[in-house]
Amino acid sequence: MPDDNFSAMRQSIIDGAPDTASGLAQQAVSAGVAPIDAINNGYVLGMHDVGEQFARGQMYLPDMMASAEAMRAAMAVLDPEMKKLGTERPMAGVVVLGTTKGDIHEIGKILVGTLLTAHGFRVHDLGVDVAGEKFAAKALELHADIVGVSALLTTTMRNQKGVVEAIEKAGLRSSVKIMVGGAPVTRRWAEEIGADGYAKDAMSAVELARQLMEQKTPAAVVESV
Ligand code: B1M
Repeated sequence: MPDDNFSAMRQSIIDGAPDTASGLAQQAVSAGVAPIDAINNGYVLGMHDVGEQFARGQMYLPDMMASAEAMRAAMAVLDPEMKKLGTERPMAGVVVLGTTKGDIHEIGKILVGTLLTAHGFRVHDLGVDVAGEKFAAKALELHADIVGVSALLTTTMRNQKGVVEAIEKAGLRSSVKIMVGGAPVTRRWAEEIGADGYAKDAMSAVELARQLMEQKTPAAVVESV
């Protein structure tokens, strides 16, 4: 796909233009572009621009919301295309996924869930603003292999620790691996809170989940970059 199209995707996010974002995604699918390339080389770059402009005070909350809406419109087209791949693979493991309590950022978490699904994992997405006890209850119900916790705010990443504690309290720590991620999260933080692994982006999250499935015994923190 020409760079111009990726630039247009990026710009559609900055402009907060859902129709344009979704139209370009449809064009990309028709042209045989890998959905993950459209996401990484187009839309996500737009999201980064928006974040930077917001931090500099050049964009405001309603603009950021419009950009998120545009991102969701693109994902609505690209998501099913990526998930199709998962149905052709053997089941790789059961993952309970969510964003921590107090945090409503969902785009990165959805992307992680989509790529895990595309690679054969059965993903149960609890959504956003999820308390530790809810992660633990769903992990127990589904006999989950992995619990994945996303956090986008420095103020809510500490709630990832609450999830680790809730899993321990439910007596699931030996059977469930815990992976964490999100923009402010680091490998060091994962170690500090007793998680089993940290991934910096959605593709690394798939690799990490595979590694954790291979381990399935208590181990040191794994990092996939
Ligand atoms: Co918010 N926001 N936001 N926001 N927002 C950030 C995160 C911020 C960095 C912007 C900035 O100031 N530059 C800043 C956080 C600062 C901080 O704490 N360090 C911020 C702020 C301050 C806020 C509010 C407090 C603003 C306010 O109200 N004044 C507020 C908080 C609301 C709340 O949660 N309680 C808020 C609100 C919002 C919107 C609702 C408007 C909207 C979210 C809409 C939605 O998700 N439905 C929004 C958005 C869109 C952003 C930015 C611009 C983009 C986030 C995004 O979707 N990125 C963001 C700036 C930025 O990140 N550059 C910002 C694209 C996505 C694909 O990337 O989410 O990083 P990301 O996910 C990646 C990796 O992190 C990783 O893989 C993903 C894919 O590669 N990953 C995992 C994520 N989860 C993972 C889990 C894993 C593994 C990897 O394992 C389980």
